[in-house]
Amino acid sequence: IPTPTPEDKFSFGLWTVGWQGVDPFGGATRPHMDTVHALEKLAELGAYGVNFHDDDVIPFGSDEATREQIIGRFKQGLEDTGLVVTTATTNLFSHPVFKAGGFTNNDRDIRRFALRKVMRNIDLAAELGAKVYVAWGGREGADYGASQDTRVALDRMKEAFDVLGDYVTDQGYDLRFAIEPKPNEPRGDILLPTIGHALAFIERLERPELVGVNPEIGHEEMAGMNAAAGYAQAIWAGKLFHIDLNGQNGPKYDQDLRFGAGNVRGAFWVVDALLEGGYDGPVHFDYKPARTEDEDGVWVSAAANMRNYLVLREKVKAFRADPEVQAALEAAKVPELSVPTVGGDEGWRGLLDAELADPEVLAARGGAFEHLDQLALEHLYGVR
Ligand code: GLT
Ligand code: MN
Ligand code: MN
Ligand code: MN
Repeated sequence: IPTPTPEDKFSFGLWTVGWQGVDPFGGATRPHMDTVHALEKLAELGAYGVNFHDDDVIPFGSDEATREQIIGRFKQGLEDTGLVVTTATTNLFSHPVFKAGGFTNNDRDIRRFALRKVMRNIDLAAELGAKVYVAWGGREGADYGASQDTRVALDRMKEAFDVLGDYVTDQGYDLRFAIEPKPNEPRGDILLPTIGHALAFIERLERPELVGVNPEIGHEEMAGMNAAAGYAQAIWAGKLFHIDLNGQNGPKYDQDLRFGAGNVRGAFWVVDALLEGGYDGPVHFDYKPARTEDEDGVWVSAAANMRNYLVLREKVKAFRADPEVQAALEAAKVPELSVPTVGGDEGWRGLLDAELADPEVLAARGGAFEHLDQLALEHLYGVR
């Protein structure tokens, strides 16, 4: 297994390794982590880039002078480590002001505050060279049916992205947005709960070309979705602007396990979907080192994300290169799906006139999927 290098484009959210282990039942189990220390350790482990919320770097409510001083030190850290800022985002969920959402809060004053907070951090993101601006609307949504009108909330959500689209365009920033879907947690029901909801929403925006998705494996699996299929559809739609890789064990609370832990088989197919689909953006991890761990455990888990990706990348490549797999794909008629159903000059008229095969004969043909899938499993199990 190769060791991680910047060419692999691995990146981490600063909030991941910096997570202090606070959960709904207990307080912090680890001390605050200095951001520059995080940069140094991540660079040492072979990472390429970082991603941050405004508040990860600059504490909420900092005055101008403090802000400038913190940014200066952070920039120096980037320069010293060679890490790239791939992406940035806004924290619109921690402060109590956002308890009922930011962009879609019923309270207009809060919506205006939220939008300004985003615009301000977009300036910093652009200055630091980020190419994608992530938007996870964790507090957008509701816990009760009557507390928010979903259709009107979507109007306000659209308004927010339209205003932000104007903002980056007018400022001349080379920045696109990536919406991160999640079905629930912290709200009972979050707006734009899955990749599909987000893709449909984007097409209603004034500048749809500026907006794509940032799917997180765990969030799709919380909704019972097949994450690989979701990534593939986002690629098909030209909308996979960024990825959040991690691990999850089925529909339960958001586990944010290190990538490759959790649903291993699902992770294999996610890597396959990314490689086959030609995704070439940052390979970003959004996970939480278990709250049982001390700082050593944090770095063990950070390195493990990258190692597991490289392990699965090798396995996926070996699977695709295996002649027996290629024969099994052929036997399962996978390549035949690329042939259009109706011939170029045939049209529906030709189809009406064509002589079709006997359905009983067609029904008797086996799919040959079991053998193909077993080959994939054996590659994953490491016996091929
Ligand atoms: C938050 C959330 C993540 C999002 C981040 C971006 S922060 O921890 O759980 O899934 O990607 O705001
Ligand atoms: Mn998550
Ligand atoms: Mn998360
Ligand atoms: Mn995420």
